[in-house]
Amino acid sequence: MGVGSRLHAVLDRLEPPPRAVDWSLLLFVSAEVVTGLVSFTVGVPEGWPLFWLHRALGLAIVALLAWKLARVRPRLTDPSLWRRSTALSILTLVTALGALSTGIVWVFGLDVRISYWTLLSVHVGFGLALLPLVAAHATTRFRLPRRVDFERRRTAVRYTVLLIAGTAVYRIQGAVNDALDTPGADRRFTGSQPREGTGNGAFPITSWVADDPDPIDRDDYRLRVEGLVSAPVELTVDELVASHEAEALLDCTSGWYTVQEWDGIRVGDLLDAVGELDDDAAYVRFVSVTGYRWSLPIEEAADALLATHVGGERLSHGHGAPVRLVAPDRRGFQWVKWVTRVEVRAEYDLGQWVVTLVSGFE
Ligand SMILES: Nc1nc2c(c(=O)[nH]1)N[C@H]1C(S)=C(S)[C@@H](COP(=O)(O)O)O[C@H]1N2
Ligand SMILES: [Mo]
Repeated sequence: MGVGSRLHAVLDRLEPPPRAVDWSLLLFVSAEVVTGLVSFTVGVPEGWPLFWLHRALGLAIVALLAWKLARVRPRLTDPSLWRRSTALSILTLVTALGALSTGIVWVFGLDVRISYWTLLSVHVGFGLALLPLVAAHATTRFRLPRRVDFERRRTAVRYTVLLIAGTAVYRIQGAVNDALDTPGADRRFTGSQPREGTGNGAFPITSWVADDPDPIDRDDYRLRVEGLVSAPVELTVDELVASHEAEALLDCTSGWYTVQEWDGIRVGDLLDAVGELDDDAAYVRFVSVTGYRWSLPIEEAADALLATHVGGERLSHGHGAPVRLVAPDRRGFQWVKWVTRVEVRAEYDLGQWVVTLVSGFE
């Protein structure tokens, strides 16, 4: 037997019953959306298993989709079998292929830009659109899963093999990247690609969604430090004297990272200058002139930086002048730009998740 036919035989043995394939696709796509979104909040290397799971599940979906397509092909190619729901099926298929292909091309390091969207952002868009489509598609030929479709041992074996195969393929892909030295070879564990160089010009200006404020007038600017402190202060630009320097890595969820030298004020030093902290003080919230905001637990915040300079240059407007948050080990969207307020608070700020998505919209 040749390699091809042997592979075919293995795949046939692994193929779950039709109903199991369909329900697994819904389940795996849901898991992809969850792992993908949660991965946006992970910036420390210990979080790597989440990224691997996302990749292994994605490759398992390739296999599930291949089985499914082989089974339903006549329904798509034979016009006499077309029904109203066929359009939805095709839209779902195209979206799934979009999500898979952008994910696969991305790991090879290709970045086809669509205006300022990276291919990774396009991947996220396809992924988010796919879940409701798969769910709607599932209702068009709704069949409850049956016990026999998920016979326990066989199912467990099949999915274990699928995920291991997915992980192996991802491993091999890494070796191919290294051998061919594709741009994907320098990816971080988050999938982000490097942007080299120092200073303002070395990395993109990025807004999470719609933030795009006018440049801040340096004479009018004030930084308020307030909240659960005994002596709130208001600082002018001239009072923001950079006294601390730190190398930190900015990793944007749109798929790039950069290592820069940042100069500014250690947040811990800033808090030392506002008197006593209340006993309830637990978080420090950084608020942008646009309303965009993020909070850090107070111990972590103490080591964060309010940066005025990057790579020895004064921050440009696009990068958050006059002051932006530098939060090591956090993803880029948490590095608030154009900070005008630092608030010491008692409570976790749940609203920040919404505000970062909607700030900048009128
Ligand atoms: N006020 C504000 N701060 C923000 C953003 C934003 O949209 N508004 N975008 C964040 C995102 S998604 C990233 S990746 C970094 C990008 O920083 P840069 O534009 O200096 O590269 O800023 C973060 N800070
Ligand atoms: Mo970002």
